[in-house]
Amino acid sequence: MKKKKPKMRRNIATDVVHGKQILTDLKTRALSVPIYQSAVFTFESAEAGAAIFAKEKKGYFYTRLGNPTIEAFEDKMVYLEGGEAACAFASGMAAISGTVLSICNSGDEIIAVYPIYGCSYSFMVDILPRWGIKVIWAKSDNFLTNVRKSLTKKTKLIVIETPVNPTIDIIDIKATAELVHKNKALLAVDNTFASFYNQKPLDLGADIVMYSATKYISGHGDTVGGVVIGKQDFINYVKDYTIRDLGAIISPFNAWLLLRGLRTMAVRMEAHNRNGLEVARFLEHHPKVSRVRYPGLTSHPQYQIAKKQMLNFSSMIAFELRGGREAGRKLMNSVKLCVCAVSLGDAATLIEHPASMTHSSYSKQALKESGISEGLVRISVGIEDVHDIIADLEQALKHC
Ligand code: LCS
Repeated sequence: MKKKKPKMRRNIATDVVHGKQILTDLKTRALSVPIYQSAVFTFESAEAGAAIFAKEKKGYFYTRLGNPTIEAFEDKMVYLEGGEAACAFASGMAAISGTVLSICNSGDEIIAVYPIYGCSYSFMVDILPRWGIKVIWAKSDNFLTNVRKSLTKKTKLIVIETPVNPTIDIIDIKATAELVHKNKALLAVDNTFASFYNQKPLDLGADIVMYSATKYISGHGDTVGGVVIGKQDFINYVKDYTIRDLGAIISPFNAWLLLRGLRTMAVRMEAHNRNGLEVARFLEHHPKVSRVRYPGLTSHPQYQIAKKQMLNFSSMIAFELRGGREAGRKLMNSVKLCVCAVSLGDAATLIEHPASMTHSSYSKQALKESGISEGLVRISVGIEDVHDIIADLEQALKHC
């Protein structure tokens, strides 16, 4: 009997450069996907237009409902993430709100990890209840037990980030997926902090992966974007209704910037992973630092879970200074190379104070309950020479 040829799958460093095929535009053979900066696509005839609208024929007609540059980005994300289909969005927040609104109806419940990114939090606290969707928070420590206690017949969706923004807690994706599937609910994972380069939630049983593509996927801090990857039926609904009618579409130019970011993702992530670990080790041994959270440190309380589900540990670190909030303020004002800024996954090292910046939508009580202390500082380690990053932190820590 003739042996079946094994399917050849290239390595991820090759995949991020080429995607499924080297040339996406076979007509012109352009190596870089062209930017189809057009709102409208013309019909060959009235009949062809009607057939496209009736979905009897494939074709572009209006960028909110389909654009070749945006589709090239979506196709590449599907290939890299390993799902069935993808939908790009104007931002990470559009991707998250679009996912929740596509799945949940009034009367449904969702369970979300606590803490969670500040605007995801305010979306769930301020907006969802107005639409009759109840949000139940499950604290990130002891997450599975907390979810188990909160699951009801009305639970439709569980939303997690892992690593969690900003505390860098780790949630067991596989165990969560098994638990929520028993309850016939869906699991959506915001994979922004890890990226597909380091973690593949769909392979671990998640139903949906969501991104702020503004971060590691863009990599250069020059665009805002989002993307959701999941089953074909779900993405069809997202495109046919949520994107079409709510309209949070990404621009072709921003989709092109994300395609460009993807091409260098492997070398960037290797540098982020390497530098992240080095900086975490430096901070862990510094006398002015009382606590460091980085999933690649054996001191991380969920290190075993991180090791099991992550290929590498990315470059997001949370730490506390012995001098508390005031010491953190001095640190951020004393850095000369690192930049005091929100966002993450940038080529440059960014340092910020979650309680007063990214998570300022939390009340004082919510900050306390969710473990975001006044003294917590978050750093997104960039791809500069790591010795320069550490030297800068070292000189800045002298002021704390
Ligand atoms: N999900 C996570 C985990 C995030 O960190 C962010 C933004 C978003 C979603 C929203 O994405 P966007 O709409 O901004 O593309 N996080 C930010 C942060 O930590 N600092 O600035 C933005």
